[in-house]
Amino acid sequence: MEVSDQSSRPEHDFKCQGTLLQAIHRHVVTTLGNDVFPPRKETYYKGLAYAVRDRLMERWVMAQRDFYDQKAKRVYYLSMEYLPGRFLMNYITNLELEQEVEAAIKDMPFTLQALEEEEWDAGLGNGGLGRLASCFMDSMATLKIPGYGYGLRYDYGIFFQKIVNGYQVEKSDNWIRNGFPWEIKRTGFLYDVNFYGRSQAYIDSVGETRYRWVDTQQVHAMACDIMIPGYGTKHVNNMRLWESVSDEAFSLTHFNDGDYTGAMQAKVREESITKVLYPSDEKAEGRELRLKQQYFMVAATLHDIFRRFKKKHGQEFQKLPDQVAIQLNDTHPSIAVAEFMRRLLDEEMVGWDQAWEIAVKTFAYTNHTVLPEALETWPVELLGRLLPRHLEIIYEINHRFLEMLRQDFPHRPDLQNKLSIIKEGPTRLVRMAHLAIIGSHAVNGVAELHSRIIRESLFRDFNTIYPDRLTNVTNGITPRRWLRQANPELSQLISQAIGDAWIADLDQLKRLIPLADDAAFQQQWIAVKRIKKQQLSAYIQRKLKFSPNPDALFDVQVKRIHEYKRQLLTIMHGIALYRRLLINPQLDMVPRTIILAGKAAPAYHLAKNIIKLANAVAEQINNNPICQGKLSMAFLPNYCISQAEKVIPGADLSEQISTAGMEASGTGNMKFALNGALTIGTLDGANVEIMEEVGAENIFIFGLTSEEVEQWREGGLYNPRWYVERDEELRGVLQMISSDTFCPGQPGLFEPIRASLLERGDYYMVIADFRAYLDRQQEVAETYRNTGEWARRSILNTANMGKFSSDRAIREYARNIWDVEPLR
Ligand code: 26W
Repeated sequence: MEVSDQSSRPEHDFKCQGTLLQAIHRHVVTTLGNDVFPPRKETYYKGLAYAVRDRLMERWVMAQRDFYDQKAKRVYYLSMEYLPGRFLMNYITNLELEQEVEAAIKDMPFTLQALEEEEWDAGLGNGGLGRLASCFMDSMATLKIPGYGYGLRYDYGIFFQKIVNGYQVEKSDNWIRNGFPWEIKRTGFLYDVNFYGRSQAYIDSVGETRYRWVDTQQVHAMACDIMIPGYGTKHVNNMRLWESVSDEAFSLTHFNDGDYTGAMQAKVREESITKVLYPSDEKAEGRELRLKQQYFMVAATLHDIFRRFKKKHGQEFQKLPDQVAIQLNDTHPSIAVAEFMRRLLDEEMVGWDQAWEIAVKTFAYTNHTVLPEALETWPVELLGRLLPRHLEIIYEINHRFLEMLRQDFPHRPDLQNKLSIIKEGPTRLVRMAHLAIIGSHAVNGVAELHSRIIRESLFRDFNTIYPDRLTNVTNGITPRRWLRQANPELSQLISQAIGDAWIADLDQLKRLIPLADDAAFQQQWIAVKRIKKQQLSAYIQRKLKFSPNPDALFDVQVKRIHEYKRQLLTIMHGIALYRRLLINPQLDMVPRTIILAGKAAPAYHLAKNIIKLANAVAEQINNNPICQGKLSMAFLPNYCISQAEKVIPGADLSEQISTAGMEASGTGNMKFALNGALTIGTLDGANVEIMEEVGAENIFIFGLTSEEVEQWREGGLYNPRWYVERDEELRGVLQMISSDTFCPGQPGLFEPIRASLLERGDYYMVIADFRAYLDRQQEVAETYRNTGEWARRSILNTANMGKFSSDRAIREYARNIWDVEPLR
């Protein structure tokens, strides 16, 4: 949506007419070409979607006018991933249309909930980083910050996970198969994006050497817009996802030569750029197509940013940092630093020094991981072939940077190799994090502990040379989706008690603290949790054909499957409980249901082996009569946003048990605690800050600290066998994994897991934390027996989650990094 000059803007009345029901009927007939009778769920979902969208569209047009009129500084959030989940209830919630919708469909043979289930999740991301981007979109709109989300419109999102015979099987996620009513495609609005070719030097009219990028191949980027409404405001932001398309002009030469197939192949090649999301998280993908995706997103986005800037400010590029902030969501879009320079240098004819100053003031970079395998590098050869002019610019940035180091840090010649953007070796590599740090005025980690690790270890030398650049912004989550929408029952109870201001001001939840000791309120609190557990149990029944007893302790770990997240510990605890029952079938234990879900990267074999183990253990436990009423276990297939909305409100216990120092922040931890789950966790990521907020007595902390992990690894002090020799139960559990207990007839199936723990040094220190974890779990169970005490702690957890609102996080970015203010 672009607005033309205000002075020539005529008055229009584009208000939606009639009732919502009339609008639904109109769309069913005129947009969808269906009859309103007999009412069909799918058509009514879409009719409702279009009717809701119409109402939002009005506000959106007004918001865009506001932006234009106010000349406000804009924030551009660049992310290769978003995980918005479903939109219908988000729009209805934020437009406060619930009652109107209920009234409109009251005579229909289906509920609003049933219509909601018709929508397919937009799974355009892998995990935490993508969901964080979507929570930030919600908060920027709610805070009336003129923010734009930019990304890619993948035809296929994160794969659909099936569990077949206990194994993960990936199916393609054709999420737009039935259409996607929330986007507006700008079909007439295409940008060219260039690849390959070469850089050509020439002398310009004033005798300066300049460069142009020639002999390129072009593809086209089409804008697909999605509206992002704020809560409690009429403000609506925009998210723009680029799709690669071809047009006739592109294929014309082939057609002219009569080469029809060649032309079609070219079209297919071109369209494949945004075909599919890369499904690996925390592991850099070295493939050319991935770099193409990154540059495609960046080039189209910067084109848009520059066009919008120039429309208002012409060639006054020195004003750019006062008008534009660009946030890089990890290094994935960090080629933007070079593209931004190329635009200023080669297209706008700005000199190097001025261009560089503008770039650094404009960019900021968020780091989301310390795992070495996740830090992106690109072979110089590949980058130079795909983006020759950008490689030249990166060389020049690096040259000037190394020169600065020589001048300013003459006693530190070691910094040259350590900090160079180019990593020397048999294959020379471009280190994208170095480019992002050097090209940004602010670099942030996503929790206090993570930011400290960045400053003191991962980017330690950068912290020496740029002492004020590395900072922290602790992550947050949007209370609109993760409490109000996912848990209307608890929302209502909270609002009855303290009013509903918490929805836009989460610190208000503190007013629940005095109620934590109120027996009557505890009873109501417990009753709501029971409803959510019943609903979750019914969901598990639909998916897995067994329904856990809602009176059991629901012990939940849901997230991507990764060794460092240590799903293995949860499974080993399940095995230990099972083994205790095998030894003593009369054992009096607190009934427990262990719930796991998560996707493994398709090429991550050990993670897939862990999924198989979880399913195998679950099958044995659930089919053994001695476990009846005491222990059950579920692995839910296809974890995604809409599933998280069902699982998290039904949890009693939240498992956040990564090896200390390895989980940058975690955001699931916040969602669970907000919904009244107690946490069992390590001192890692944002768990540390959750503990500070809720009090150490209201969280179950265990295990090694990040300092201990580091010392033990560096000193080579850790030997898992030492623990195995001293712990009979641990030996028993390991023995059950290595034998064919869980894989009858297939001995050795879980050998990779055993070997990783005992032969390959147990890098993630599962064995080291096993006993402390089991002891803490015992304490969890004992606490759970005391219903009142559990309820008290649960209320205190929710009450102290104010800090973890993404509104707070966005305010910090706005103030400390972007220097923007909300619109008037
Ligand atoms: C290049 C391959 C790749 C893809 C994605 C590498 C790394 C990623 C992401 C950075 C992985 C990710 O989602 N990280 C998570 O980010 C969350 C939001 O900040 C944090 O809460 C999680 O701790 C972190 O694992």
